[in-house]
Amino acid sequence: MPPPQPLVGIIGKTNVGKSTFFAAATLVPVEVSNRPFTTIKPNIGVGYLRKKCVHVELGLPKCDPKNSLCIDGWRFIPVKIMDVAGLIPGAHRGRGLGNKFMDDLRQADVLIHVIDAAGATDEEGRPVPPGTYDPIEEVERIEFEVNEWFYRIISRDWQKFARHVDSGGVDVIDALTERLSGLSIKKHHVVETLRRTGLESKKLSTWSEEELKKFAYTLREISKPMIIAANKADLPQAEENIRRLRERYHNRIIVPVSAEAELALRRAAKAGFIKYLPGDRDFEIIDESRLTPRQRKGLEYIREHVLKKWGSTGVQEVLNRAFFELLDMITVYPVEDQNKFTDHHGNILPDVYLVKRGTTARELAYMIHTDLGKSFLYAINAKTKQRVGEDYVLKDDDVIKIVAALARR
Ligand SMILES: Nc1nc2c(ncn2[C@@H]2O[C@H](COP(=O)(O)OP(=O)(O)O)[C@@H](O)[C@H]2O)c(=O)[nH]1
Ligand SMILES: [Mg+2]
Repeated sequence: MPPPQPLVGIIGKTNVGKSTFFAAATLVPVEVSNRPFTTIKPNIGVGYLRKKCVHVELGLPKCDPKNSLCIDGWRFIPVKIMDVAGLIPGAHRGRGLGNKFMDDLRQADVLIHVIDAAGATDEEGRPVPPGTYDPIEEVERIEFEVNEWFYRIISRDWQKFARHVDSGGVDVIDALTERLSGLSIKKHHVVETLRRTGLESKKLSTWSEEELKKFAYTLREISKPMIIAANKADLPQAEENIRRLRERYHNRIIVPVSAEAELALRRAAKAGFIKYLPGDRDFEIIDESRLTPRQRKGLEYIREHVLKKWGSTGVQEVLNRAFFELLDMITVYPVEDQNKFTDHHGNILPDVYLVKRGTTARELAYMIHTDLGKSFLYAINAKTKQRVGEDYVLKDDDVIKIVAALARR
């Protein structure tokens, strides 16, 4: 079974630009035939990671993407994105849309925390003059809400659960994983959390309140890591705030973003006014005469105050770094013909898989098809034509042919 499409949750307080970010990230600015995935639900859509397509590296004139898109030599890899209800202080106790928020979040694999870097909204999300509110507080408040929510879920009936596990006959890691599976938590998350908190060998029923909280907070960090999208970076007040945020959270990924600029650019590109791909450092006006003076001015503003200043609008960078840095994922291209780089229909590099770094050739085989995994013989690295074994650890942008006894025809 191909790996399930990962889900990104967009979180943050009200009026910071979550829905604008969502609209921008899920708008495909070019006409493409057979788009693999479109809108799923009103608040769930498909966004794309952007990466150089391997067909370019291989010197091929083109490819035939099936599970993704390839535009001008760039592969766009789909991921699901969810616009989560706005968070307010006390949400973990059900305040505001708290419960809806928390329900939405369960399935997320990674979170984008959109903050108002211009400080133009107060803690309840009410508009205030830019520069009024300190976004540093926002980071802490929202993370606290999410962490506390985790803690509440985990601590529910904890003693009863702990005594049951401690009484023997059950594997601690399996029991914890099963208990938390509703939060889309996997075994490796639990293992890593126990290791990092030093609670591996401590009987569950002897964990103190503090230890349980630490476990919950750490598990949240590991299973739903957060990247910070410092939005409204087009406003002048954002600059100083972003500098301060980076100083304060030097070990966190903080990306300056203008969701509004990205949305405007994608719309202009879709309408054929400009040439622009998500993540580009600049755009090109296709036909000056089709633009109204107002549109021209808007585009110039974006060029000066966003693109030249920050290097891009940040929307694509947030998505890319969430997966390639925070989740440490890589891309691999399974093929059936290692010489032509095709599937059995002759499509060149049809699929790209997003997998965790450390994934082996055999694990990839299982993702493609259970039969391929079960009867795996060896794999061929199509770039080098070398044979590799089941334990071969995949490298970024590997092109791999799996050879198995029960190969599909
Ligand atoms: N200056 C600026 N305003 C933005 C940006 N993104 C969103 N906004 C504005 O912020 C307000 C709230 O946006 P919205 O997406 O509805 O926020 P949400 O409540 O977090 O979903 C709207 O007036 C947007 O136009 C941005 O990048 N820059
Ligand atoms: Mg919204």
